[in-house]
Amino acid sequence: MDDQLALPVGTTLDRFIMRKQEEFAYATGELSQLLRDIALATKIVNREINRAGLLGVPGTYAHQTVRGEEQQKLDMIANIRFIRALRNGGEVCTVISAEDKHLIQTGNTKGKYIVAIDPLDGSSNVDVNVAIGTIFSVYRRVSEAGDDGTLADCLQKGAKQVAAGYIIYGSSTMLVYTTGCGVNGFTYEPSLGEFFLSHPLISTPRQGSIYSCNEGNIDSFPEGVQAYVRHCKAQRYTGRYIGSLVADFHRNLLKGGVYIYPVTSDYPDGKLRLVYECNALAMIVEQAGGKASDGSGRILDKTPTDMHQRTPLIIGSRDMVDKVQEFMAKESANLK
Ligand code: AMP
Ligand code: P6P
Repeated sequence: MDDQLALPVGTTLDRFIMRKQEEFAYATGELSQLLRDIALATKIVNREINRAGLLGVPGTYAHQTVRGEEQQKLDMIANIRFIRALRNGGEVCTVISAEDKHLIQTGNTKGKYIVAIDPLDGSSNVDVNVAIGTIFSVYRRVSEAGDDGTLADCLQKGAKQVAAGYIIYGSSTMLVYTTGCGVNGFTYEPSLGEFFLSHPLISTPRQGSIYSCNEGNIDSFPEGVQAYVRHCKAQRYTGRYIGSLVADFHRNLLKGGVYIYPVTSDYPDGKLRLVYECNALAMIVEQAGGKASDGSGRILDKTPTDMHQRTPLIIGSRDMVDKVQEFMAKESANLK
């Protein structure tokens, strides 16, 4: 951690990655290259997003994704870009993507890493110029190198992540990631084509006054969550809900707050995806001093049974997540 303090704001992402690698004498450079591959794809996707309105790209395709939503053209472009970058980099044997029903084998059978990715979360916001994001997780494969990755490689619990990060394409484009030694944010300077360290060692406030949930669904929220929302109003907290997970998460990470997507009548298992949305954000928030729960347990302790499985998510400031769980526990005690 001391080494992180030695890296000043303005350090380039490349230099930061190399300095971190130096802390691991046995490192071969594969993870460093993987992180650079993600950064490269990010720069290309960022350009596509910024030009989308001009190129008429945002229109939607007719066919459905695994999520049963219309696949935005940009979703597809982003998916292709990230998978191509990871395939060409050589370090990743298998990718799990929000945009593909099945595992994507890259052909890098000697690659020792697995990547789970949501290439463009919240992409339905593209048409109205609202911030959207990419979310990614990196795991070490558990199967022997020399063949394609296996389902067991891809259904590891979030606590096994080697690295996790997100990109927010907002008023500026930022890459925020962790490898288990703190969370650092890098801001993209398009004129130079470089990411620069802008938010070293991000720490999220233990308590905040922002709550994020879709109150349009409140009547179908569990009673404990409804009670917590009433508590927030009594405390005169601020309701902020962009409808773009990465944007809501990023604001709450920096300012303090809690994001809640509980089970609802439309989503009895929750809406968000464990493997390529929640696990990465859960690792990041814990590294920043916050918490991530599904209402009854730690997100990072959940062992996935399906690549696209959904989970309820309560994530953000430690004391606020605890409070939501307190209200939910009271509810279940009353129901007994
Ligand atoms: P490698 O042999 O390059 O895949 O690295 C082996 C392990 O060292 C990785 O799985 C990480 O735990 C750690 N490591 C290597 N490079 C880095 C880096 N740039 N940043 C953080 N951790 C790293
Ligand atoms: P709702 C976007 O589709 C997403 O997966 C997240 O980015 C966002 O927080 C959530 O769903 C919004 O869902 O049901 O409130 O529109």
